[in-house]
Amino acid sequence: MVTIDNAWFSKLQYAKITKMRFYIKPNIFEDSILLNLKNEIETFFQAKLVTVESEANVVFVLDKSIYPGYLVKKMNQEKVIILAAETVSLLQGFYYYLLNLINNDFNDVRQTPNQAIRMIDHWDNFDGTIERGYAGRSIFYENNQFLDDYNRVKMYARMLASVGINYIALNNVNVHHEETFLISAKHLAKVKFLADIFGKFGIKVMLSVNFASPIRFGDLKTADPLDEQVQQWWQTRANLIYDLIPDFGGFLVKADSEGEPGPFAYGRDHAQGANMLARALAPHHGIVIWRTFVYNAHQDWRDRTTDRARAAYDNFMALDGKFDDNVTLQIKFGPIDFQTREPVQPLFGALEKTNQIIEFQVTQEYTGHQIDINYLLQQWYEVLHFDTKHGQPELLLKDVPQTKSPVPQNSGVAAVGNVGRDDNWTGNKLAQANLYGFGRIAWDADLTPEQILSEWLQLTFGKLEHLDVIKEIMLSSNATYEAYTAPLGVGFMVTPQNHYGPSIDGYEFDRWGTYHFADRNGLGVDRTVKTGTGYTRQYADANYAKYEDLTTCPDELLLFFHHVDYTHVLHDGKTVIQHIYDTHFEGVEKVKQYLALWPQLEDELAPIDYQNVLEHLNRQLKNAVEWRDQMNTFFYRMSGIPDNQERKIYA
Ligand code: GCW
Repeated sequence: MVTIDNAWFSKLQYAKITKMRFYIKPNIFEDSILLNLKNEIETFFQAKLVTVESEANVVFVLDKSIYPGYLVKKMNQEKVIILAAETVSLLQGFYYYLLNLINNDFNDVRQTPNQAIRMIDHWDNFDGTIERGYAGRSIFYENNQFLDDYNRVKMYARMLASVGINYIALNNVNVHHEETFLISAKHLAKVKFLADIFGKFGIKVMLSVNFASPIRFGDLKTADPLDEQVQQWWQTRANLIYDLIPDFGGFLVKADSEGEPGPFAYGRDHAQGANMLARALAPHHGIVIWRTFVYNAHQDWRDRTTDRARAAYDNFMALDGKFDDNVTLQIKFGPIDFQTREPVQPLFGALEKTNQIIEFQVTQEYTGHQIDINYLLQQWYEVLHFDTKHGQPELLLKDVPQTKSPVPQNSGVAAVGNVGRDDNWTGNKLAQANLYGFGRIAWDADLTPEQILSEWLQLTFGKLEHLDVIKEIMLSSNATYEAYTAPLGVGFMVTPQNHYGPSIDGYEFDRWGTYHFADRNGLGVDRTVKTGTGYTRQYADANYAKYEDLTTCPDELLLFFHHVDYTHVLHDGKTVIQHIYDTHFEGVEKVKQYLALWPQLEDELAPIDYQNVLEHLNRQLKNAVEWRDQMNTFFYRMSGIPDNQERKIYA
């Protein structure tokens, strides 16, 4: 029998809850979310729903003034009330209360989310594969059919709802042939099946659509957004969808990007393309989430003027203010592509009149494939607290969606999800923390990586004797991964296509256009105005000045912005070449340390979890060693400069 991991709903923890009594005030409108709340109490937690308020430990109250979010009020040792204006917030308040109960530090709290949209994007294909998926096949599809796995999807919906996720896109943004027809009558009944499950948990379902659908369906010869028949086609389509699924969220669109069709084919811009779809959805209150991941993927490495980092800003800044109210731009947090280290995308803070979503990647495409341990909260925390310098006294990235979007409720954060059909959802058990953590920072960006990790560990494993061991491993894991992979923000250097393991020149002469320009003297990409691609100028003045100047550019981003000699001295006094050697040797030592520490947890964890991480750590070590040796050898051969500690380099 397959037993699916309970993730942070580890049943062991719920003995307390089972003994509790819940009361729901009768004036609350009984929608599907409220029904589900009752069901969660009675069936999932096997606790009691009582009909007399005075008998209850937890009372749910509808209160129109508590919006958005909820208030959990402790009346006395025995009783709390959960107040909110909407049933979805009552449900979220319920989980919040339970999770905190487990963590034993519960107090009165008024919780309001930082972001209105808190979304997970699935890159699942209808055939069951997942683009950039590292935990088995899709939980939704197999062989161009829906799996109809009610139980698994419900468990997943509960996991997401418990951390406040409220939107989900069900299919890959690269919309292949069969997926194009997910919006056809043939498949919509099954989409509805999923939408109903997620809907009960307060999560709206969206679909990625193919911009050329009118053509692919065989109905029209064009997909020109200004063509009336095309507009009509999408309106009819929207009507059909909403007839079946009244709370459908809307469309997610990757257009004119990496081969996906879009408005450029008709000489139209992205605003014209997005607005056309938005107008079809508007009568139904649906939204269009339009991605800004648009760049020239047919570059010539000989051409030094094209810079992929510039692309989103170059394509979208001029369109600021041209998008309809129900369009939201989904913008990757960095200018390139979810690298371990890259600066924050300069569109943030610069866009003033356009709804925005910041996009992250929970799935570990460039960050270790869920083989290597990489607790990504470190990266996200740092990114979200970046000062764009577009505000007084500051404008941190985390505040951009709410403050710079004309319709704040159509703004927020999204992340590409990391689950698959593996029994433990994420391949590496510890990668569950990234999914949990994404939901938590989407709600409250000021929670620190340490706080979130403590919550997750407590919920997942309960009390641990060697808590410090697992914390030490996870909290240093992001820095460790960075240490043994590409240095100082240069990025990529990964195996082409699959993006795991080193391939220093893998993309150097490729059409996707990401380069390190290493030669015998040095490396890095010159993105300065003075001598490079001019990308630095896309930032607000203060950040432009900081990045443009070699002396003020932060070391960790040095090679993203500048081409320097191997002998260039970093702020800590080391040369670039010595930094490369040191970090690569140290990175491997760190992984060895993890392997040495892990056995301390053997008696405390379930054998399946213990073994799972151990096995992944062994693979991580191989990967780290390969990175170390290839990087050190490559740069030694290039520079001819030896390691000042004379460690082993395969010259
Ligand atoms: O980084 C790239 C990935 C692609 C992905 C693309 C995107 C879905 O390698 O697999 O395609 O990003 O974000 O659209």
